[in-house]
Amino acid sequence: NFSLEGRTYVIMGVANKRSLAWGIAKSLHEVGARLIFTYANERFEKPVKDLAATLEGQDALFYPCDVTNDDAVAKTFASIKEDVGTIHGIAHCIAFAQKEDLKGEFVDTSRDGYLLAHNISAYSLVAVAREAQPLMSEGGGIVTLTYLGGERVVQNYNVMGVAKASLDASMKYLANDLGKDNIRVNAISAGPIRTLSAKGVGDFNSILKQIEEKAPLRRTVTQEEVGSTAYYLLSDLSQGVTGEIIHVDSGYSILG
Ligand code: 0WD
Repeated sequence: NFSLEGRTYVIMGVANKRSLAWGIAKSLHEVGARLIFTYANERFEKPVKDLAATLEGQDALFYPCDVTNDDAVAKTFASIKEDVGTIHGIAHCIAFAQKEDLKGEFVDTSRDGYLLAHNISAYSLVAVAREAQPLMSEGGGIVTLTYLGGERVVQNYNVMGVAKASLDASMKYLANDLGKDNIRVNAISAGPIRTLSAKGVGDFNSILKQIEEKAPLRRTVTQEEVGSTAYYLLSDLSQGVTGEIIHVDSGYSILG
């Protein structure tokens, strides 16, 4: 039985209906999961609540969580513990870099820009996993979203690629630490999808075009395809899988 009925998942990083986090929320909702949404600041509170209201029969909960602030992360998970007790998984769908660091040459990245990208896009997974661990007393899954630019050079992705490499390695070390508590930690390496964050990447359209022309499936992937892979990784379907990066990218990563 692979229904998620009776299980609770925290979805971090819904900005709008195009967000990959929203694709994951829809997939988990469809199979009966209870959802908890966290948002970076008040600006996203109403949009997230409005979106969640479209999920029929979903009794969602909402908490602010600025992942750059350790106290804020601790407070969010303390509130979740108080309100629901046990959780069964987390979808970490958070990244940020300054726009000026997502074009031109990587060599020009400032120290501040480098640290900011790593802080929000990589360290946040560590902070979240640490605070969530005590709430995952029945075991569970943590999924993060990464990108090919962390494995090899992708034009303009620059500092975010380096942050994704750090995220990928953090995911593996966390998988090793949390495995003894039956908590699995994995990443989805998504192909490019037009979202708010993607807009920040220089010449994003040509990245999309490359996929349409060259990827084995000759098309870009959808939010729903990322969502169903997240469902797989967060459910018992993937019981033996941890520390893994699954590419949901129309096969593009196999090309040299
Ligand atoms: O092509 C793509 N869209 C891909 C995205 C390909 C492969 C991977 N990804 C990754 C991204 O790098 C990111 O890790 O997927 C994840 C989700 O990104 P998304 O769905 O593409 O983008 P978006 O809808 O903009 O959501 C990212 C959200 C933020 O939105 P804003 O508008 O604030 O940038 O990350 C959240 C926020 O909701 N976020 C934060 N959350 C908590 N604390 C923070 C923060 N400090 N900063 C950003």
